[in-house]
Amino acid sequence: MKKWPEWNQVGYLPTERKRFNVQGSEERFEIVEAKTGTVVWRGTTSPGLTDKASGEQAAKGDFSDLREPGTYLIHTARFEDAELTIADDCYHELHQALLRAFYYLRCGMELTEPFAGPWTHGACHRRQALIYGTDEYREVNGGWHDAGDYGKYTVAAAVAVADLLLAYEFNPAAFVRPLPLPETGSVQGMPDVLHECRYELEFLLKMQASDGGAFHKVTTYNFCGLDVMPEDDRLPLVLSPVSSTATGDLAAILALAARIYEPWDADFTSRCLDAAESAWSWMLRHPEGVPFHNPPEIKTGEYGDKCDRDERFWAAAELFRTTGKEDYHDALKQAVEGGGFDRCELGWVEVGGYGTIAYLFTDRLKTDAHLRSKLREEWLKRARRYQETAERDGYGVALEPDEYKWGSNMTILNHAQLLLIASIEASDALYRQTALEQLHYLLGRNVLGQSYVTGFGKNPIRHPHYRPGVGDGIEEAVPGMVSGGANPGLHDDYAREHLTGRPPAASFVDHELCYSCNEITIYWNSPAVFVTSFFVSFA
Ligand code: G3I
Ligand code: 9MR
Ligand code: ZN
Repeated sequence: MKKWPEWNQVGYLPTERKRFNVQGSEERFEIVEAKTGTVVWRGTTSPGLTDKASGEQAAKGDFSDLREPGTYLIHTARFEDAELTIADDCYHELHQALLRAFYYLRCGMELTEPFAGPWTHGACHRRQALIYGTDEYREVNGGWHDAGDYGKYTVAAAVAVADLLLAYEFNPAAFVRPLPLPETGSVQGMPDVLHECRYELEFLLKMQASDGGAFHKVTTYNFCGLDVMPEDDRLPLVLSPVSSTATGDLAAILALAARIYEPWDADFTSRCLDAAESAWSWMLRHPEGVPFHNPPEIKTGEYGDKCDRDERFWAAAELFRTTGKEDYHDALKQAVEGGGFDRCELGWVEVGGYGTIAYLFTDRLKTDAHLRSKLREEWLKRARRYQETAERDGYGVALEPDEYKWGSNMTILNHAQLLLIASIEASDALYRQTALEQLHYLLGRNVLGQSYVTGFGKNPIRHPHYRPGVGDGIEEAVPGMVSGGANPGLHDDYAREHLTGRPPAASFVDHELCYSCNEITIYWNSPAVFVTSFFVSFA
């Protein structure tokens, strides 16, 4: 049985860079028309170079100058013929599926066949939650399940919504086609991405305590069984204590949402902004911060984060961008002067990058030119670093070998997000090309020849750690869900048993028990939507 090349199994855009890999030594290759066998391209890969992250000899093939849309085969002597698509719309279906995944993660409502296809389930988690340490209960229905579990975590939710709303703001043409959703068409001209985010934002508004602080999460005390459908998870719900990272993230995302929904819904906009400013006031009243640790009785996900400087920076930046109030501008400047956080990182732990994006795209006339220039230079310096990393990597990945960890696909996509913003700031198409290479990695150009998105590619993940997918008895996975990806941390029993000794980028297995490699989450899908939105248009 011949091995396969490693290529983007979904497709390549006609005018963008097109590279694939084979393992081992230099290899002559042809691109042939799938129907006729006509050779349309001949080339030779680079010599096989040792690639530290994958442990392989990586040889790169480049057919970027083949621009004619069509269906082809990558033909070589040593490897199987790989089916190749070149088309302007090759990421359209993927983009829609990545966004539709959020509907499948909805909590508190029945998912019905017209929108969910066969992957339906009953309404779930509609009982009130006990506020930890009190005898009070609160209704927190709605929102998205976080991941393969049914918890709802404020920090994770804020980042996921930020990616989606920013994707819409940068690329509205990528969101004009209905998914559809139950809400499609309910507001003249409102795209489904805003309906979907509204579902999460209404939940997030419920996560704010009367003093403005944000509860860190609402979950059961323990994870339910892996085969339990959402509507069958009847364990008691508990709201974990308020934290300053959750509160800072809540302030930021509600201020961002107020800006986005302003043209659509004045009442919702003011609800979001009032709550954002109330959350900010709570942050001012708690300058020392309130870190989160799971109370002893609660064993679900923690999203622990000792530093809330980045959350304060993000919140001040979004509040300033939305309101123009100088108090927020002063707070943002103080955060930068105080330092102690990374202003270019994205993802759930470090949110400083979202603050920088907010400031870079605030009305220039309102910003401090020196501060803006400082943040812009930091951002472009990081883009150059990721660009150099990708050029060194055997597969074009903008991740160092020692940066593979739990959710490495998120980190790779976060780096692609930074590169795409840099391509705008610096008007440099090279960053856009390198960002696209990260999508090639995600969709199959990697040492495992794995497409990390359910339902897409010749070799997609089929068994994510995702409770409804285990419990529903349906063989086929919900399409459009992004796996966490390679993680050498051996954080679960299955990984320890099957992945010990593997190089970082090969530390992955498509198995439902391997939650530290193969879970799915809202904030692994959201950066994927952000990135694909730069490469699709339905206008
Ligand atoms: O911050 C340190 C960093 O300093 C260090 O260099 C690095 C070395 O690997 O570790 C970093 O901490 C990691 C942390 O994520 C931040 O990246 C921890 O090792 C790692 O265990 C931790 O994993 C998190 C995991 O929960 C366990 O807490 C994942 O990021 C996070 O995505 C995952 O989230 C879970 C939820 O708890 C529950 N729902 C599913 C979701 C996805 O699996
Ligand atoms: O299903 C849980 C997943 O969402 C979390 O990311 C992971 C780490 O917190 O824990 C999973 O739950 C497992 C638990 O940690 C250990 N017993 C088996 C559970 C199901 O795999
Ligand atoms: Zn639910």
